Order: sequence, then C-alpha cells, then structure tokens
Amino acid sequence: MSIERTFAIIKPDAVGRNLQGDILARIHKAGFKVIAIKSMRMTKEEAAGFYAVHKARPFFGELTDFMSSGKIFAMVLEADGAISKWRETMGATDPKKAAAGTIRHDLGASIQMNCTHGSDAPETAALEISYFFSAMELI
Ligand code: 3AN
Repeated sequence: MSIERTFAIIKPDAVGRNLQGDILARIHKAGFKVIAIKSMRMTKEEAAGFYAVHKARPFFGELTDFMSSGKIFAMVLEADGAISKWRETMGATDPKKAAAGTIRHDLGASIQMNCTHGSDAPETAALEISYFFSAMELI
C-alpha cells in the first residue's frame, strides 16, 4: 500500500440527523488524516455533474434530488490505501448488506440514505477531489 487521498461526503441524511460528529470520530479512529473539509449545499445541477456516471440509472433523478436536499460535508481523507480503507469503513452501499461496525450498517437508513460517499478508484478520487477542492485548499 501507499499513502493515498480519497474523496468523501457526509450526505444530507447524515447531516440532517446531526451525525457528522460521530462520522468524523470514526474517520479519526480508523486512522485517516482530514486534509480538507467544507460544508455546502449542492444545487441539483452540481449533484448531476458529480454523479454524471450514473446518468442512465433509473434512480438518477431521485439521487440528485436527495444529494441537493440539504447540507453536506465534502472531505479529502489521507491514509495508507485510503481509497479501499474508506470504502471498508463505510461498508456496502446497502446498509442491510453492510458489515457490522461500518458506518452504513450502524447509521444508514436505506440504499439512498446511506450517510456517506467514497471514491471507488484512484482516477475517480482525483476527479472528485478536483470537483470540490482547489489545489490551494489541499496544501
Ligand atoms: P457507492 O456509493 O457505494 O459507490 P454506487 O456508486 O453504486 O455506490 O451508487 C452511488 C449512490 O447512488 C449510492 N451511494 C446510493 O446513494 C445511490 N444508489 C445506488 N443504488 C441505488 C438504488 N438502487 N436506488 C437508489 N439509490 C441508489
């Protein structure tokens, strides 16, 4: 493994339930360094740009409505093997299928309201980080 950066979101369902403190504590406990963090509310257009790879999926409209429905925390996390490590910390997309102790298992309400997002590969991590953060915010 090598030191990597990944992109993470605390989604509107989790922020709405005031779970950001709990999730950040899990992030620190898992050994990530938070390189950058900001809270914001995406427009539907910004959410559609972020999830452009899912454009053809039947849940795209619902997903972009949800992701623009409230505040999120966008973050860049750094660790050894950060991309897979963060996906393990989050758990499977569907909270019902996620392993005990993962964020989505413990806190997620549904496949859509699953509290967090994480990049799935180095290329998507680079793209997603640059969608939300400028180089100067990542020093
Ligand atoms: P992950 O976030 O685990 O990488 P993806 O990339 O398959 O999962 O899906 C992106 C997001 O789309 C998920 N986080 C979830 O919020 C939403 N999503 C995925 N599958 C469904 C579905 N069947 N119905 C509604 N929303 C979904």
